Amino acid sequence: MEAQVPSKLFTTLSSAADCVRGHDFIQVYSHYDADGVAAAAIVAKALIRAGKEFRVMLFTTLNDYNMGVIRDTKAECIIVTDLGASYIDQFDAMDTDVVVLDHHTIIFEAKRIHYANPHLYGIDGMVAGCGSTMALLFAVALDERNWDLVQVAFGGIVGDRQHIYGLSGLNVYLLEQGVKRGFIEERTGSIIPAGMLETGLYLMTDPFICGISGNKEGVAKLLESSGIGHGRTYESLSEEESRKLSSLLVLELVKQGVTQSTLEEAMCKRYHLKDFDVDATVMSAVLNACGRSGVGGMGIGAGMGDSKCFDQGMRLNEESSDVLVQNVVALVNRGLNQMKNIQWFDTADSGFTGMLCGIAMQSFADHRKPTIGFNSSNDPVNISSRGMMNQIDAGVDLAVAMREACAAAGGSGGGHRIAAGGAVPADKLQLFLDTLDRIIGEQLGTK
Ligand SMILES: [Mn+2]
Repeated sequence: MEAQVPSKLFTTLSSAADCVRGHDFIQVYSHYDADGVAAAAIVAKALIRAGKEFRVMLFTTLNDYNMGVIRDTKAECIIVTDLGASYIDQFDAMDTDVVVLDHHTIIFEAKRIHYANPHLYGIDGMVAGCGSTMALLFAVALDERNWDLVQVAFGGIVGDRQHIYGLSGLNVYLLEQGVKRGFIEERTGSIIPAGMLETGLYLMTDPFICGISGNKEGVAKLLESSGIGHGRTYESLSEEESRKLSSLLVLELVKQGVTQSTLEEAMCKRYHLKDFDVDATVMSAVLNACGRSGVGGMGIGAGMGDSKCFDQGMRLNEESSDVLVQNVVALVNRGLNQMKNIQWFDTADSGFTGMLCGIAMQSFADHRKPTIGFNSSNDPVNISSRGMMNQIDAGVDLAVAMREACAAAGGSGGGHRIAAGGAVPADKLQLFLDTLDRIIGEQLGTK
């Protein structure tokens, strides 16, 4: 049986579409990551097709300050995508027509505004429907002809990593319709990155492969030894070439000590976007690079189908991924500092600390201990931490450990069990590390 949209969601989206049809100008607000940019591009394209004027503004987060910006808008109709769940009561109190298309944890149910969120229909917004999923369903409610935008939605779904354990919930509906209508092709997963092999392998950080990622000679040697040579794309590989290359990559990763689950995640299904002729991971990387580099408008243009914006976004992604991969290489060479129950690194480039932390934990750090990253040249020092599922199963809870260790060092912290952050005064860093090491030890029951 085909997947379907819950009738309650369908009703909300239909009335949201009716509401938007009644306005000439719409102000759109969205999040600046891949999912948020994809959602904004979908809504923008749908509004253009409906003959509406609009403006888009992207936020790094929705907080009280940005709510003030929204409240000051002169627009009589606003659409908020990939944001808004924590401010539904305040949107309800505005005298503007409001449509919120979000997937974050529900705090309030809407009394007046048009609010669509997977959680409202018993669907898990963490994995089974994201901001761009909701934006696409809204666009389709506005006009069936917007189904082609499902390709952009997949950039968002992949950006929020809702595909790594297989699609579920509303995303299955999008895939079925996207495939049926000829916009998306589902392909088998591979450890080999999509697109140009030389670029993809060099920039690969998910996972990072020592001696290949960030290493041009390493990439050239690998391609030579697998008999593939220069200038080839993943898509052009024969089955045998693909098998040979992926075995070599997996071998390297196994030598590096990555876990089975990391390998499985890296080999999740692929989604080819026909009009763009790229994999959804590429779309996601382009949107993400534009949003995070402060040129969200270019990302929205790319998602709306402007090929110049898309090409520029590709270059931007390659540039920023290059800087990132070189930072990982430097970290691998420097090594992590080992304590009994945690491992840590100090980086001069604060912008990448969180990403480096995730890559290190996933790819080359000791997978039995949480990884901690910070830039000690700032005061207070911002700290990132990442764990793995096997650590969670063994009792690790980084949300609690970071909250307590930061507080003990005169700072504050918190987050999720598997990834948390915090900040402490620079002169209390050692106290923080010692406390965290002790707390993680207690959580693991090794004391
Ligand atoms: Mn999102």
